[in-house]
Amino acid sequence: MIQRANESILIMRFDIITIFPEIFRGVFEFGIIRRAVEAGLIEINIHDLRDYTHDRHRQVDDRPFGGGAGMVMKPEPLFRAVEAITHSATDVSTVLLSPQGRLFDQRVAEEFAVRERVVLICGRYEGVDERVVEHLANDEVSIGDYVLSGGEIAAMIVVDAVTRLIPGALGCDQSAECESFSAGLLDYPHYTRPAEYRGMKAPDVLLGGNHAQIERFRRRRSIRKTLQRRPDLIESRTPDDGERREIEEILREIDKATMNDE
Ligand code: 9D3
Repeated sequence: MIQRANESILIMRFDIITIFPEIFRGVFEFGIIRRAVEAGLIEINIHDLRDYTHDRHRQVDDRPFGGGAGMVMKPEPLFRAVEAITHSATDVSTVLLSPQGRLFDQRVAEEFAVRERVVLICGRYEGVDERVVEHLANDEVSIGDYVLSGGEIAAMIVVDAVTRLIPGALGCDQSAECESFSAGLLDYPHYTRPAEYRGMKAPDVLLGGNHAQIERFRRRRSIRKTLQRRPDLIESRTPDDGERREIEEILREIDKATMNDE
C-alpha cells in the first residue's frame, strides 16, 4: 500500500491484517510516519483479510461453538494471511491486538522497535478463534482498559509509537527531547509568544536567558505534575540522588500548600 521512496536501509516492515483496509487510508500519510516511509526507514503494508478466504462469500467470521452472542473470526483466513505475508522470514513479531493482551506501553514499543518485522492482526466481532491466539500470534497486546470496536485503531497507535523509536525517524529537533530527566515523567508546561495574552502571563524565568534556572524550573514542574497526576510513574523510577532530593522538596511544598487550603 505505502511504498518507500528510495534505496536507504529498511529498518522495519509493518504488515497489518484487517477486514477494513480502507480505515488506514490517510492515517500514515502525515508527519513523522510519512517522513519515515519516504526516507525508506519503514514500510507499511495493509492486507485485506478477505483476500485470504477461499469461499464465494469471502467469509471471515462464523458462529461461536457452544453458542452465545456475536461472531468469531475464523482461523483459516488468518493463518493463510500470516503465512503468505511472512513466508520463512525470521525475526517477525506476530501481534494480535485484543482486549486480553498485555498492556501496550513505551516498554513494549521499545521491544517492537528492535524487530525487523511486525505483523499486526486486527480483531473484530466478539474475538478471534483461540487457536490463532495460541498457535499463530506470538504476542497479544491491548492499548488500554476501554472497549474499542476492533483492533484497527490500536494498530495505528502501535505503528505510531514504534515508528518514533526508529533511529532517524525523528528530526534532530525532536530527538534531543529523549535525553536527560524527561524520560518517564510528564512534560513540563510549554509557552510561546506572546509573553502576555489576555492577561495570562508566561513565567518570567522562561523569558530571561538563564538556562540553568530554566532547566530547574522545567524539571521541577515536570516532577510536580507527575507526582500530582501520575504518582505511579514516579514509583516505577529509580531516581538519582539529585532527583530524589528534588522529589522530597517538591512533596514538602505540595504538603504545605494543601495545609494552607484546609
Ligand atoms: C465488551 C465486549 N467484550 C465482551 C466481554 C469483548 C470485546 C471483543 C472485542 C471487546 C472489544 C473488542 C474489540 N476490541 C479490540 O479488538 C481491541 C482492543 C480494545 O477493545 N481495547 C483496548 N485495546 C484493544 S486492542 C484490540
